[in-house]
Amino acid sequence: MSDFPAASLLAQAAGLIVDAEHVCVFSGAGMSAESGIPTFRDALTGLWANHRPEDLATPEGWHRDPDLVWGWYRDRAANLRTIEPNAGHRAVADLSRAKSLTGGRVSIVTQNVDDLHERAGSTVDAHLHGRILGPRCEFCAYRGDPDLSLATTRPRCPDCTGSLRPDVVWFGEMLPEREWITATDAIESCSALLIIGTSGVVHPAAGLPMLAAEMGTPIIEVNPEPSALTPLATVHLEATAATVLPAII
Ligand code: BV8
Ligand code: ZN
Repeated sequence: MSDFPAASLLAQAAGLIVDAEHVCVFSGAGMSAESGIPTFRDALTGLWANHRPEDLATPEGWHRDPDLVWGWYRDRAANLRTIEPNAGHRAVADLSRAKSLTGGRVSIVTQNVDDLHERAGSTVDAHLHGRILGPRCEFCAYRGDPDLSLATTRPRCPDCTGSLRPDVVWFGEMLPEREWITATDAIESCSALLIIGTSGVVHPAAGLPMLAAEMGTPIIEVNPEPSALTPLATVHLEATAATVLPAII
């Protein structure tokens, strides 16, 4: 990881954000890394080191061993209770407040299933891959409250006695249509796109920044490493979210 970005790059990024009436934030696991949530690829540390994401974050994995998969999500939900939003989340919330004072706005499209943007004071427009807090019923429209995600044994639906599952999008599952439409609208209508902490490998979400690039929208990327989206960036700040976002916002 390089040292802190040059002042000229920071100034360029800040200028693009100031000039944009509508900033869309597109965040991935790197947004929450400094809060202590392992990014998806190293999410399988410790207890889950001997499982593959494909065995846990897929419908096949769920049908094969629902108690194992429920336990993985329960542990992730419990971990979420022990951590806080980081300075990056707070900087994004500050940006939303600042923009609304000047007649502008900030949209947030996140691939993350945690609630740290919300707990930092932001409103999230689209959770593309669902949310880890609050399970849903496999058979009816029932959605449980966040505490239910911490149940040690898989709870049954109080409305239809069906099986409750994590309200996330697994590999091989469609993204929720409302989230997808909201995200597409935000990315197509924004005047600057701020990409924070995503490797850009999980589709179709990773294809969204291309819509902004095709429209000539300025793109700022915050990521200590290059990503699949770096070629689209007007400016790439090679630094972490919690260090550079407060500096530019
Ligand atoms: C679908 C919820 C089809 C669950 C998640 C081959 C080619 C292309 C696509 C595919 C393919 N084979 C299969 C597919 C499709 C597949 C896919 O994209 N696979 C990938 C792995 C190749 N996609 C799907 O299955 C999607 N559905 O395609 O449906 C369909 C069509 C019709 C009908 C039916 C079905 C569904 C994908 C959603 C999966 N669910 N999450 C859970 O959380 O358990 S995805 C999960 O992984 C996360 O939500 C997140 O979105 C993703 C990880 O991506 P990132 O967020 O980018 O995180 P990552 O760890 O990768 O990177 C972190 C980045 O942060 C790094 O760049 C790092 O440098 C940076 N960073 C680190 N620290 C910091 C930092 N940045 C800033 N600050 C820091 N401190
Ligand atoms: Zn039900």
